[in-house]
Amino acid sequence: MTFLGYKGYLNPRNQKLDSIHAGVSMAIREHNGLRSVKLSRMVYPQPDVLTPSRKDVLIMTPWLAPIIWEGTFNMDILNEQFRLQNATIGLTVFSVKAYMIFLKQFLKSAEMYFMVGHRVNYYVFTDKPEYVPHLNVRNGRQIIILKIQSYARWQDISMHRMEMLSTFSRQRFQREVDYLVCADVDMRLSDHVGVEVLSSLFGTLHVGYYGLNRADFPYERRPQSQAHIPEDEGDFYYIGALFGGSVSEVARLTEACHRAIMVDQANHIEAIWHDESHLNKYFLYHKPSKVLSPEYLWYQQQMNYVKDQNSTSPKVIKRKRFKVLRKNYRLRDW
Ligand code: UD2
Repeated sequence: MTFLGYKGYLNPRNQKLDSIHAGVSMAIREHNGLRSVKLSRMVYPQPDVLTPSRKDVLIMTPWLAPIIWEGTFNMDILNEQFRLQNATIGLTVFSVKAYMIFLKQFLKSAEMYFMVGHRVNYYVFTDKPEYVPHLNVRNGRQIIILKIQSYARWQDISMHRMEMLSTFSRQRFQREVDYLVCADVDMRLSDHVGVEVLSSLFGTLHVGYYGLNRADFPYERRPQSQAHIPEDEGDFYYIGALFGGSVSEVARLTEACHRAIMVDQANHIEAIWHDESHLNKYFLYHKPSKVLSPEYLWYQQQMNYVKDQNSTSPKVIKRKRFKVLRKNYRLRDW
């Protein structure tokens, strides 16, 4: 397998082929002007076609997108694949008004658990750049502060994230990173979140609704809204707090959601769960290529919606990666 062919296939930006050098795992040799690559040996348990990795949960959607649960992937193989791509990952987070209090813990936990061993740009959108904490980050990682305006209503702050993400994706992220992970700030990582989540477009199952029927999802039900989903449609209920993909797909998603929010505004209607409602509508018609299980965004308080609520943490949840923090809702109106 040639290096250039492999790289060209995997890299979402599909560029800079000549500037990529060998990582720790491979050696490039020039011979008569031709490049050959020696990939390092990897030894790992053989996948067994007759033995499913998990029997207790759905691990593939009907449109053949993997659902990412602990036990379904080998981290070493994935790390190697993404190192070959030389991928840079952007983690976007909004810290506007009083939500600045969550930022330090969010970033510190991300330094411990997010995409360890890969290049990361943290993009912090805030109205108060001077309050962004000074943190030392590991080699190959940087914090980039982007000043944005604030809005009086927390709903508008939440929804305008779609506009900002779409604008910055086209203006900046496209040049700087391969993938974007877009997260709420009022959470912290308590376990690894790595390249296993990355694909052209991914969403996360909402912990509060993953066991329910589609008719019970809190989709927007009013036909007047652009986010409307009728009761006989819908795959999953996705959480607004964690989604992502390649920069171009995130640009497309956020632009579509922002446009839909603007149409609703002109029609004097606001979707029931704001940006999250529009995200769910988008994913219904643009199926994600990976779906993260609720282990990626855990929220104890919302467990009472789930069918298997007998235990505080159902058996299917083996890891809790992002945890939503309890918050004082008065923060929003600060
Ligand atoms: C839910 C979703 C959230 C979004 C929202 C829309 C969860 C865990 N999250 O969150 O992703 O879809 O519903 O209704 O279910 N923000 C600020 N300053 C503010 C207000 C918001 O920076 O004053 C940012 C911040 O990054 C925050 C995010 O917007 O994490 C979402 O706002 P939220 O966390 O208050 O919304 P919540 O918990 O209802």
